[in-house]
Amino acid sequence: MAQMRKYGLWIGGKWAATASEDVVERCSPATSEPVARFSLAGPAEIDDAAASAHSAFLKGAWSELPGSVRAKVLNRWADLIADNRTRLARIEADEAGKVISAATAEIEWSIELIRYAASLAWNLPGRLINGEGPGKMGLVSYEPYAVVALIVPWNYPMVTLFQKLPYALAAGSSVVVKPSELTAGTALECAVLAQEAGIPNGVINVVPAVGEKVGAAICDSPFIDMVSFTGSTRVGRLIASHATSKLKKVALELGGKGANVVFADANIEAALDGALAGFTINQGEECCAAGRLFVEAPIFDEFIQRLSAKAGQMRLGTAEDQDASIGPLIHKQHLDKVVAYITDAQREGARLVSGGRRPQDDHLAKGCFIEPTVLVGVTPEMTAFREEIFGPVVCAMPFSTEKEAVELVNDTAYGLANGVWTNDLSRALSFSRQMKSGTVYVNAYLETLPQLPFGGMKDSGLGRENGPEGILEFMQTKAVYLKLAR
Ligand code: TXE
Repeated sequence: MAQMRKYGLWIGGKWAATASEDVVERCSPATSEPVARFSLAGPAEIDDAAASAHSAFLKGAWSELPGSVRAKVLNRWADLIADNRTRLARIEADEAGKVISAATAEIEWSIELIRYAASLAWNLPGRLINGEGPGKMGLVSYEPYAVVALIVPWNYPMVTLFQKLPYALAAGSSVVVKPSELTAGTALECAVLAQEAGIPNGVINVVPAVGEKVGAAICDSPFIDMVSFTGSTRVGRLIASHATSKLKKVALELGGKGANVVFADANIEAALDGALAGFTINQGEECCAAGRLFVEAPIFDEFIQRLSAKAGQMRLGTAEDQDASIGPLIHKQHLDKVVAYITDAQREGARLVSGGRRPQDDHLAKGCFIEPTVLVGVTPEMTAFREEIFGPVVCAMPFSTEKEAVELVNDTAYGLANGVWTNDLSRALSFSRQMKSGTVYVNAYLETLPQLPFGGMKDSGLGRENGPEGILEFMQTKAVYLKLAR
């Protein structure tokens, strides 16, 4: 049985209580056992956290350090997170319902992101412009937003946070982090490690809360200059309209409805693995998930048969099961929603090829597990084709021409990530240009590099994380015009 952990709020470098004494007890979605108890912030504690961040920024003990010094402290923090990787992975696995290999991969990637962001702190950009004649000059420099609110969800509690936090810190900002009330453990633990690494008190404040209760307080706070949000498109729109009405900068990383396109000339073994990962990684609770699969008609039947066989061999399991590759969904309500997508699709005419059931084994029956599910006979009008399912479900369709494949891929309101599988380089590049998404994978899916910017087109969001863009997102541009005395 997992050990129950109890957390307060982390404000100004110490634990704080909530005035309302509001708490949530988080039960593991794999076993239903309690794993954590979180104190929850209300609007008053959001104000305290924002004031703490603002005062830390003004003191300058972080914001005015040379970027190279911030980089060293960030690297020390990455070392401490690495030293604690086993403990953090277990917390992540317990709270978010991940298999241990997935939770560990999340911690490792977060460490990489901190180190990469630290390298950007050494290299803050700027430019010099020679005006007409010798007496005129222009300088362009970048300054951090003073206080940034980071609102993050439950599907990747670490990675969604670390695609933002180290970049904001590298820029020199102070932050108010609002993790999901279901999965706040790792954000709080990492804030404590940040203090140990030497990040001054008040620069990182972590306030677990129910989003609906504190969203307005975040968007209204006079101390918060920017809101960076990862979550559903519905809530992203709410935050965007509220925060921009207060003239705050907004960055949004929202949902998706990705697709994999497989041509007959592709390396089929690799395409099968990529297609499988595309809809089962993190049990499909993945904003870049490829929940749609378009396969060239002559190879469709065999591809689907082999994909279904592979999906059927995946091992469902809890964090205790080192060999499991697919964990439970986040909670019962979400499981019911995913099951409804599968049954509704069949009612609308789709055919279930494999999966779709809840495992009945004793040790899994209490958890929110669902088998990886392959549906065929799907049409673009069906809800399962159009909406983000956020579970291990793929809707597969054959296609005959490149034009038809591109139209199918782009027939969605979302634009986060898509993949193409082919050994024809010209076709791969042409597809990359035509697919309307912020990320395109070629002969791969869900693999990336910290240097590559990440974010969405269309309803998938605004702004970019990671890459050099990742730090500039948290900075404002300043122009200085100089007339030289002569
Ligand atoms: O997300 P929410 P939910 C999608 C996915 C999923 C669906 C619903 O399809 O099934 O969204 O998930 C905070 N003001 N994604 O309901 O509500 C909330 O506390 C301020 C895709 O859990 O958007 C949490 O911290 N904050 C996505 C965060 O927003 C508010 C990841 C996300 O929760 C708020 C998650 C408000 N009014 C879900 N309401 C992705 N891009 O990967 C909620 N929150």
